[in-house]
Amino acid sequence: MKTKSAMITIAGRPNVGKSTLTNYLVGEKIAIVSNKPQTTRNRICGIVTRGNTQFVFVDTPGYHRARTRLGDYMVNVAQESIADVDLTVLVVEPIASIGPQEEGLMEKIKGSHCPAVLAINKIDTVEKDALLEVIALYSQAADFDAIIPICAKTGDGVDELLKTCEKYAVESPFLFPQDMTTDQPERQVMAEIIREKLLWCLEKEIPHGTAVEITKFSERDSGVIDIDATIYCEKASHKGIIIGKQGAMLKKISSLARADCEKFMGTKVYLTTWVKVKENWRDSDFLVRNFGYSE
Ligand SMILES: Nc1nc2c(ncn2[C@@H]2O[C@H](COP(=O)(O)OP(=O)(O)OP(=O)(O)O)[C@@H](O)[C@H]2O)c(=O)[nH]1
Ligand SMILES: [Mg+2]
Repeated sequence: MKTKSAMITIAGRPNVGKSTLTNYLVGEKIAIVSNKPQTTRNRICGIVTRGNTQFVFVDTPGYHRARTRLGDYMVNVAQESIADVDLTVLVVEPIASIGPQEEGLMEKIKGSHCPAVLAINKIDTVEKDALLEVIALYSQAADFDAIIPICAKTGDGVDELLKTCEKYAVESPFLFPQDMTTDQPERQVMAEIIREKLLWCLEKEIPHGTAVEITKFSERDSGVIDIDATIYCEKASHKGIIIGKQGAMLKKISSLARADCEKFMGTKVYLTTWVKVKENWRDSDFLVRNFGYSE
């Protein structure tokens, strides 16, 4: 059988729904999602194998103006993911104004000489006329091969997007085993799930200043998985908030995380969490790398 593959980067400013789209395409939750910007920190591959075609969708951190070392890393990852791919899907909000983030990304796409399509997401939040205005604006602004309105939450338009992506597949062996859905090791998925719950449960800068390290990941003969995780935060006061009154907040975060870990692993999980402080780690080259944010 002749096989084809397509490497497709999903780019866009923070919070436009790149990870929601990646999950919908893959049909499994492999990337964490939150209503707070700058949720994704790494490049994450979502793999979809359909017949003789394999799509590798590269979910990227939102493109923004970095204010920390970690931010520098994230923006770098976002930029570099645009080069050397078969297609970039630029995801935008259905808003009839083009921001500096979109300008910057369109510039990068142009410089990469790779084809691009525009996905206007969250069409469930706008009227048809407003959407037409957005389409008109972007068709003037750059040379997209296609402009596809979608709703990543419900999957509206996503089939059409996938059909469009298929046109960019090139003859090649599959890049990943057919049953694989992500390139992330299980440990990393577990750490990300915990980080997602921190983003869900905590306010302001606190969740953005957290990192999660899995210190134990082992399977018993019975199939039960034991996971120990350390949550790092930036300040002693943050630690108190993460733990909460009589440990209530940490309990809530852990129990939400455990449920998702079990879903992903398909087995019972015992999760134990600790909280530690690493002062301003996001500004330390060494600590940022130490937490796995390095190429
Ligand atoms: N109404 C609506 N909300 C959506 C849609 N797609 C995503 N969202 C919401 O938008 C928010 C951000 O979604 P994410 O998928 O985390 O966005 P992202 O682009 O990956 O964000 P970063 O990782 O921070 O760059 C979440 O609250 C999603 O539920 C959509 O089609 N419609
Ligand atoms: Mg994301």
